[in-house]
Amino acid sequence: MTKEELSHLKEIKKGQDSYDHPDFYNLDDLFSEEHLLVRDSVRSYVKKELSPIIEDCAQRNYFPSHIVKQLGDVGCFGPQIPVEYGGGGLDYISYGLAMQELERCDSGIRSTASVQGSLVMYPIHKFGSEEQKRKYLPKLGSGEMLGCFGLTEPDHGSNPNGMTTNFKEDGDHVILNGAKMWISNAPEADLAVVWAKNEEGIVKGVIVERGMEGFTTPETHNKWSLRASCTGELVFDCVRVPKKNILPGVSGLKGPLTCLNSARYGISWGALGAAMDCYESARKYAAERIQFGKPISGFQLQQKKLSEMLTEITKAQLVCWRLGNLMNEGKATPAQISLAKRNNVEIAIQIAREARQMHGGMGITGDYPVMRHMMNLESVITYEGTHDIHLLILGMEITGENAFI
Ligand code: TGC
Ligand code: FAD
Repeated sequence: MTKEELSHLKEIKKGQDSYDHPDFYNLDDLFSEEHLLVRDSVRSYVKKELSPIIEDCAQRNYFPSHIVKQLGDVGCFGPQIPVEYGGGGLDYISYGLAMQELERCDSGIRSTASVQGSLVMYPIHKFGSEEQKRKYLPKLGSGEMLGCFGLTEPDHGSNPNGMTTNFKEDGDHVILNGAKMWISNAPEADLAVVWAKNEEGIVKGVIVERGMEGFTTPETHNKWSLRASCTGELVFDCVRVPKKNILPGVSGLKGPLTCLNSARYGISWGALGAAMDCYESARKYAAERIQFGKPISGFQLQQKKLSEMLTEITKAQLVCWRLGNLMNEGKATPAQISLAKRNNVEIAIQIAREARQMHGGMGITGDYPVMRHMMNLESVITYEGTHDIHLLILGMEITGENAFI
């Protein structure tokens, strides 16, 4: 899509997004002024720059790469990272609210931001050397650079510990071989945080930059989901990476899994955003759509759907709010995060399906966001740990028994 086409779309669809969020339990009263400011500024940005173009981008399977800089400007990259390293210096509730507003628009847009903030900036900040932090974080925070996170491999998804991507020492360099699959942002990324095993079989994080010889990022085609986000592979064919690009602060699988805690937390809020958008769309449609001589919102069956949606949204909002506070206090456990990610994505996908039905035939078109959200959420329920993997994490927490193997 050309820049001219995008700005034309923006012009004709300007001001058409009247979204406001449901707040049945007055949760806004629990947020600070700063939280509300962050939420409202991301919301205004979405209405102005993203809502007018998102449907067309998804229909055309087009990643609007010009928004990377904008997302940096509006503070969506690493809001929870300290300001001195290019982040926003905000707390985890602000981070969650930003993800909620982005995914209210589209899960793919939230993906771009949560990969950048939680899976690229976060590991560099937490496990990187001072030199790595100074070199990469400000440019990632501002959107001057885009990053991606390579954990999943063609043969190792839910079980990343089986990874075969590896590196061997060669003087002041390492030689990296292997491949990663299903990597968000990969085709457009300037750098990748890659998890690979050293010669002792220990997982380490390695920063691989675009342009390093033997490193390619082929795009993944034919997706029916996250069509406004780009996904690809990371292929390493004897890539010589300077040793100084290895993250010194962590060894073992807990490195990537620690990053996932932050990203999964953001998804809990994000999925809630998608659910709220579907609910709002269904509520408005039901009030306007006349059948049998009255608005369909007057029929009990439609009211049941709306009531159940609002109930689940309200419960999910409370989960997010409480988990956000636990994150701020450094007390949130991986199992608590799994519960939130699993529950909120599940309720969002159910709400998207019900909302799709409430729109009748119109629900399958791009005139309403519900089918796009529904299809996006099929990825969200799979990545960052599938629905069943999070159930097993909870199962192990409850029983002490490992049912993965
Ligand atoms: P296990 O033996 O349980 O653990 C290995 C080490 O890791 C520690 N650990 C954690 N540390 C921090 N946070 C967590 N959540 C942790 N979970 C485990 C653990 O304590 C241990 O440490 P240590 O010091 O004893 O070595 O590992 P396992 O091999 O049995 O696997 C456990 C399992 C299955 C739960 C884990 O591998 C898993 O979560 N699998 C799902 C994989 C996954 O989520 N992949 C996501 C890829 S990234 C992605 O999808 C991005 S999409 C982004 C977007 O577009 O938004
Ligand atoms: P598998 O692990 O093969 O699972 C297949 C099925 O088996 C699932 O239903 C699963 O729940 C089930 N299963 C697996 N093990 C067990 C078990 N022990 N017990 C019971 N059931 C089990 N990864 C990255 O590293 N970086 C990214 O940026 C990234 N972005 C992504 C973007 C998209 C659009 C998608 C779709 C995926 C992305 N992923 C990314 C990969 C994602 O994390 C994996 O798809 C996910 O972890 C599942 O792995 P898999 O697809 O190999 O499925």
